[in-house]
Amino acid sequence: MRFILTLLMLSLLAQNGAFVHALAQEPKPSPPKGLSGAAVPNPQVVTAREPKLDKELSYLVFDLGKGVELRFVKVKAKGQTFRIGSSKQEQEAVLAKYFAGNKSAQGKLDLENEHTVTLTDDYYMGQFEITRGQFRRFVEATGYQTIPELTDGGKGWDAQEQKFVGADKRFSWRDTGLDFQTDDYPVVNVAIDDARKFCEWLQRRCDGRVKIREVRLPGEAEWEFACRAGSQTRFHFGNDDDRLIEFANVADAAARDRKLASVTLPGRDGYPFSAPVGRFKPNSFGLYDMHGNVWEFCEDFYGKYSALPKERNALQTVRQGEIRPVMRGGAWHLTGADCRSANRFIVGSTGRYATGGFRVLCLTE
Ligand SMILES: [Ca+2]
Repeated sequence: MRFILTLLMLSLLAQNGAFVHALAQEPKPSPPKGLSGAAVPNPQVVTAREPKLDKELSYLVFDLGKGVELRFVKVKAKGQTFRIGSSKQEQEAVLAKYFAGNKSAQGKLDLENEHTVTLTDDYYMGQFEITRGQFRRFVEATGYQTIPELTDGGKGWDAQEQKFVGADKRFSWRDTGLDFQTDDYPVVNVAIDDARKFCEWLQRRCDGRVKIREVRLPGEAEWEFACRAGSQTRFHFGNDDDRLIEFANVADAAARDRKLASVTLPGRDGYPFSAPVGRFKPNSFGLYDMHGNVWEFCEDFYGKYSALPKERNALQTVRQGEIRPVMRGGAWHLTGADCRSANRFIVGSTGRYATGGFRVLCLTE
């Protein structure tokens, strides 16, 4: 009788959801299950319609555990030729608009003198910047401590002074002093080696059913080809700086009101600081936030493009001369000069920023 009563109670609990909820707290088995309940590869290749583009894209999707996923979009680059960098015409326009003809700015622009490159491999590009939630999964799984945490700290917002300060031990990827930054915001306050360690961890999570050749930061040619998405204009949508706020979180009127940026655009994009990833329009490849939001590390060499071979293996990052990390895409406190497709920002090997994060690239066999 007691057994029957127990069964009855369990049945009632299951019906009202309480029992189902209790089961859901149990550790999830690995590998992940697909809709049919069968084990699916990790990562898995998925073809689906991208809602903001109304276009079918090929994705590579990693299950990072605890309900967190990491999504890549296939970039068909094999045999594709494009011009990396900026034209003289673009440089003259940027000098006139943002540097009032200041010739010292030309030296930096010289390093983006355009160069023809042919990519030799397709690749998967992270659809979004790596988020705090994705980075948290890496830290939870490995106990990893970032370079800023182990050294002199990160950059962050000092509420009393109403400005960014640091490096300061108060700040790290966990805390930038901006409490609204939830797990769907891009991770910042990481050095390039921290980003590389994330890539290594992601590669170790592959179960081998989809053959993954490499997980790493993008090279500059890979990053810029993906950003441009077929364009040769200043931005992937054209040349109009004022339209940046449609596609990117940049220094807008809200940033001007808060005195967060010296140069601002007239419109409002809704975010005075960083924004959760994927809130703006994607480019025509389905990639989000390639302009603005946070700077993105590239695994490459900061030198003149003319020193590079015209035909590059997309797998090889260029390791000639001194390797100095480069960041791309600009950030939320910047406008048209810095958020251009061609702009390059050189950083130190342990550089970390409240405005700098990363995006990951993946190569399959
Ligand atoms: Ca903004």
